[in-house]
Amino acid sequence: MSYNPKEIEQKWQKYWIENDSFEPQNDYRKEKRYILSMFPYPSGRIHMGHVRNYCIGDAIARYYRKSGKNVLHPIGWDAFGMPAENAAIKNRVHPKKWTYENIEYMRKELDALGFSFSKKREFATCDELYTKFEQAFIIDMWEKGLMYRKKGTVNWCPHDLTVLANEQVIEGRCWRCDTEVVQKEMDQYYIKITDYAQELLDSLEKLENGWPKQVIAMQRNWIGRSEGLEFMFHFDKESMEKLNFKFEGFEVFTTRPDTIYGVSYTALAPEHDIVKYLVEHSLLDKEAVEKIKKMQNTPAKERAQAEKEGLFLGLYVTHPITHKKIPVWVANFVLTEYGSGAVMAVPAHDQRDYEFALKYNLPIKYVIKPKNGEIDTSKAYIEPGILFDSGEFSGLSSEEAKNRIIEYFEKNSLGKKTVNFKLKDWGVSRQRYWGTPIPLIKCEKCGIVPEKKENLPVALPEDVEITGEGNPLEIHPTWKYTKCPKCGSDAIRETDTLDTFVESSWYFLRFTTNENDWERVPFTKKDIDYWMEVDQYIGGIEHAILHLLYARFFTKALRDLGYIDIDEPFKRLLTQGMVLKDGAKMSKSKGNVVDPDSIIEKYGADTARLFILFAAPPSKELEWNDSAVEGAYRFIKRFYEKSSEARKCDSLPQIDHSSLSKEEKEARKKVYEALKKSKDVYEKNFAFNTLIAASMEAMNALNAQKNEDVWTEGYFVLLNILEPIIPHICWELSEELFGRNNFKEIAVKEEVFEEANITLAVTVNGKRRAEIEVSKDASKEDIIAQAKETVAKWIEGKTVVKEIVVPGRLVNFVVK
Ligand code: ANZ
Ligand code: ZN
Repeated sequence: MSYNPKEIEQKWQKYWIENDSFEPQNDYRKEKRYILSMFPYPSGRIHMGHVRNYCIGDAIARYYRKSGKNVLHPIGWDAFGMPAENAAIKNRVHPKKWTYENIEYMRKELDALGFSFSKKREFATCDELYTKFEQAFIIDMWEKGLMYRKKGTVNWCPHDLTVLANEQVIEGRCWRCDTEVVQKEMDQYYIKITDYAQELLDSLEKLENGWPKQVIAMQRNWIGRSEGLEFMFHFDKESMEKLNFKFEGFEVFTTRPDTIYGVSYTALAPEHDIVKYLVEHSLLDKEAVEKIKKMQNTPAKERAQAEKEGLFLGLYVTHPITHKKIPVWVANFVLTEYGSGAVMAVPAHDQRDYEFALKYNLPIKYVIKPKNGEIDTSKAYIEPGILFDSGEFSGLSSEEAKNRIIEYFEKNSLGKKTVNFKLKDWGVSRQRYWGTPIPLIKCEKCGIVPEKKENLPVALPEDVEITGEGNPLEIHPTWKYTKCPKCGSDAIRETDTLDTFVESSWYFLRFTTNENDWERVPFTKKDIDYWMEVDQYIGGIEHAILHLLYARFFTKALRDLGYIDIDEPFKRLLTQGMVLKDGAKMSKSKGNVVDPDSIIEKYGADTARLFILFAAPPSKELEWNDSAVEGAYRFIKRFYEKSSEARKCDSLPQIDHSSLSKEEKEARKKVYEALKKSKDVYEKNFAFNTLIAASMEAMNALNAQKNEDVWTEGYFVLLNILEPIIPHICWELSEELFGRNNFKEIAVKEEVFEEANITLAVTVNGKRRAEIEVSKDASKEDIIAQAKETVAKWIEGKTVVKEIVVPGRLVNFVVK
């Protein structure tokens, strides 16, 4: 027998497709498992990261299918997005053509790996049918006020007259023409994810059993709940005059009301209304305006890391308790989108405030000291402690003072306790072509009006040329001109498209519904009730925050829109580690990519699968190793060749375990040890590497004996264990030995773990002299006789007064 992977793999891949082997069943009385690996972006070719992701998911799906569960294991394509437009600009190929061609190609690559995806439920998110339902959800959200429009900042290239995605801004410049990018305010659409901030936080608790701790922590931080005090600083009289009485003051948010006596200045974000007013009304000198513009043009993320910058605005407010006069500054570290875009600065107890105060020579006033010890005045003291120089609150601990000061503010109507979230509303509009069009229409009379649902989808026009200048939908000669759905007058379609994270926020729901219903509905409640939640979701850690948060939010929003009844989409989550080569992430830019196709070509898909799952536990990084690939191939080859030691049969041989030799018993034990392990591995810890190691040990143990029955049973069990990992070879050998598709749950034979012999210690006058191995049902006389022999030299010439047998433990001779 010689192992020919190509022949075997093609045979079974064809068989699986022809027999719809992996389609979910419609019998909803059966227990289900929904196993989902994150769907790929059709970039052109699959890479090892994909291979790893789908090998893990496929192993789990095949395991459950084999155990008799109704399994949904679908795949689709996250098909909208920028690379298609970039390709269009570069190679003059239409994004649609580029995308669907990539899908064709990559589907073949995935097929060649033998993944057990449902073939019938595959779709691409750029399919018009998918667009149609997504647009319906967006209309519902708009009508419910869950989506709104407001000004937001975008990266703008003044040369190409286009909005740039963050990835297209390279060191502050346009990726195409190298012009300096500016921040421009434009109307944008936002989805109110912040309405769900508290629920998104609270329900993380439910996920604690099934999600990695790290991911939960990242989500928690991203949502970023803080409790504190919100209050207003009032301007003094001169400042009010200066501002033409347009502003009385401004709100600030602090998590440290206990430091209120240490406030030495206040600071506004460069985008704050008061700052804008000063600029617009020429109340600042030219230099100041320049500086503020520069701050505004630096993206928030960069600003947070940059050196502290700011300037005094010539305004003063009064301290709410001490009534002292406090200067108002503008500062680059104050973010416009958090709290109220203004802070009370306490340099003695906040590091950012401290750095700023040092630079601009502002007073630093300590008001908190450690419980024991002195303050180090060379830096900010940011820990809680005991208040001093704080009026009636002096002597209190920070914790107590926070409550008492909030109480004071509330009682005197100066401010109130508030909760703030770092989470911001989700900006979903993109000024690009290759995305889902936002189904809204701008009418001069009626404002923004949703397209009628019966007219959906609002499809993309195909006759566009993508040059990288402007927005193709905006400059298309006819597409945007339409009639208002409400009053019928001439109106303009929204030319923005949706962020592609919208598509990936509900694709897992779509899969639950039979493809025959796809034309009619996005999905049905009945299907969702049965299939959701996803029992096991598998994907890269890079999606720990955005995708997973948006998908969780969308699920809750669709629930509140009446579409579904579930709260959370993913019961269990596995984040796979990266694939490395020579210690670095495999990536095109590093030039260290191993092409999956070349591995399949050389060794076959089973080798690729075995190597990937053997080389490291799924959540750890995986270092590529050519000789380990070789090793995986050799194992499979031997596994194939050695199958000739087993015999064809319909039912398993009956084996009398007690009559076997030591080697034969050992072989059976190793085989069933691996089987025992497999349940834990496939259902709980996914340590496929240890399961493969146990299977290899079992092969070695089988090889150390010659009993055909033991070989035959061994193959039956090992084929079952390994089918999820190396399916082609297992289906081939199973057909040869036991009949086609003979995979099922097998019971562990506990008898092989029971020892036939027991070991007893032999002691003379209580002193341990030897050990004997006796059959479990040996008689007392036999045991004594055997024991006596082993300690002959210690009892020779002496009188044995007593022989004591402690069953299962020892034999003692009392001698004189
Ligand atoms: C005074 C203070 C004193 C503060 C102190 C901290 C320490 P977290 O905990 O992350 O929610 N802050 C408030 N709004 C801000 C904004 N728009 N941009 C930048 N910083 C802002 O952060 C809350 C703290 O961040 C607030 O508490 C405020 O500074 C600052 F010893 O107020 B704190
Ligand atoms: Zn109208």
